[in-house]
Amino acid sequence: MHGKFITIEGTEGVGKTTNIEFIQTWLNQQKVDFVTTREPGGTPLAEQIRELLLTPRDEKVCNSAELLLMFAGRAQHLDQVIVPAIQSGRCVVCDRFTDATYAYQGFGRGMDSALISHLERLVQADLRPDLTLILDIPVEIGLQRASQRSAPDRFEREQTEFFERVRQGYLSIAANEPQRCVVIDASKPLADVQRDITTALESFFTQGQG
Ligand code: T5A
Repeated sequence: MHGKFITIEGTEGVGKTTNIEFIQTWLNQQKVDFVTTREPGGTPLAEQIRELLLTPRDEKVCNSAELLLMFAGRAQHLDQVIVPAIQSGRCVVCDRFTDATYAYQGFGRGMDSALISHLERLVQADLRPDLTLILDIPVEIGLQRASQRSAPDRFEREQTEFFERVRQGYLSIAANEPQRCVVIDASKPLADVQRDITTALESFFTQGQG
């Protein structure tokens, strides 16, 4: 029996952390056995890679180094956490996954999606999320929310245009894969966002039983 693989995506400050807590509560109520994790990160080694990626630094990080670090962390995370959990029948809820690479490194940095796809096959083989919730919000609102929470990390220091491209990237992924992706309007009050998330989860788990 394979567990379900659910990913939560979106631009900065869109409310992933807040809503993953809500999803955890919902899954507990449904008595679903699950593990929550995040990218970049999710294992001690991958968390060190996260630190490397997010720490602001004077040295310019070249696009290829950034991309390869994302997939290095992902390979370790898959090997140590995601694949074992799914194979044991547990549901995995992951804060960001490879859609973030297509959105940030692909649409944001302008890296070739064929190259990302090649690395995706190398690292994941045919493993893909079963459900992806894309929390969507105007970039300025997300950056404002994120800035109230903590000092900007290396990505949050990017220009607004970068995040506009990332946002359009996510919407393009959702348009191409409507069976897997659900876009949630995260600019609404939190209660409304969480109602929409509940609807998406109920639909997903109901279909899974059918
Ligand atoms: N990255 C990652 C890549 O470039 N490529 C990759 O392949 C991967 C995996 C990771 C960075 O790495 C990049 C993308 C990122 O830049 P991160 O920590 O995952 O960083 O990303 P962040 O977007 O920075 O995540 P945060 O945890 O900082 O933000 P969240 O979780 O989206 O937002 P959250 O829940 O902390 O909410 C922010 C604030 O808004 C409020 C919350 O209370 C909080 O104060 N809020 C709302 N307020 C009003 N109405 C609502 N509906 C609200 N929802 C939340």
